[in-house]
Amino acid sequence: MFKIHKDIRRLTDEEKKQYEHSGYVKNLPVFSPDAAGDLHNFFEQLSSRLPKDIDINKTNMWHKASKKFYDLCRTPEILDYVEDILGPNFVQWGGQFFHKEPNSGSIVPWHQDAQYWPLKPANAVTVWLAVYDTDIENGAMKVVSGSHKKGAGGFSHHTNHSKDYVLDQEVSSDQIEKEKIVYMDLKAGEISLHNDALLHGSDPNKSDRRRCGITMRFSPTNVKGDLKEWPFFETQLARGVDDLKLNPVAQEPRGEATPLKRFGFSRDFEKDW
Ligand SMILES: O=C(O)CCC(=O)C(=O)O
Repeated sequence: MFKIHKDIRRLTDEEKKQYEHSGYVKNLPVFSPDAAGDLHNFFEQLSSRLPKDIDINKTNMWHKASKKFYDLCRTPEILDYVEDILGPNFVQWGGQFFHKEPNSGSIVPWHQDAQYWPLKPANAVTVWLAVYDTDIENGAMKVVSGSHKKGAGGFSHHTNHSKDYVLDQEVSSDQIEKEKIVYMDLKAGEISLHNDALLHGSDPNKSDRRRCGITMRFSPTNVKGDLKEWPFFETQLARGVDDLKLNPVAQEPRGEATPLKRFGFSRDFEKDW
């Protein structure tokens, strides 16, 4: 889709071990530095389709709505890295943007993804693709290395509806081992991978630069979503085969629809393709 990085590769054994022990890996090359402009245009094109009063951080399901977004998530070099963690058969079930305008106060509170996701077994990998260079000043994602070892439900979350918060489930700061915090500084076109039990969040953007990541959520085909809690849970095969067929399937988008809400079914987007 966009020009691939000249140093493209697979996960090294060290990185696989790091993912297991620390719950993340970062600075994996995917797109060439020359493709940064294409990534910016991609974000600007898709985000400009939203009405002004809709916060892109509160829209989800881009992988079900937009063929361009879906195709980006099918970049073979991204799926190769995910396969190195999850094995040959896996599905995608989530895709969204985490965006912070320059000097914006938006905050992602400390949380474990698995707290939000009624999925069993909890074994999802998130790809976080940097659209712009991201670092501590512009609100890079931060993680607590090794915190995934406590497992899903290993930290107590409380609800916080603060207006600057992008998500509403928060782990209090006294549960955070501060000396284990690592920032996911990435160049545009690089990705990080994180485990669904890893504690993570992000601070406001204190720079004059934009900050945006595209997240793609993948699980092995043995995942089962609880449809009572998450009726819209649908999967799209990303690689291999799905012999288990445990979940409703979302069709591949045939055109460009725009998700205006956090959640939706793939059929909701059909009329705009
Ligand atoms: O981009 C961020 O700041 C947070 C992303 C996040 O919470 C996630 O990918 O699960």
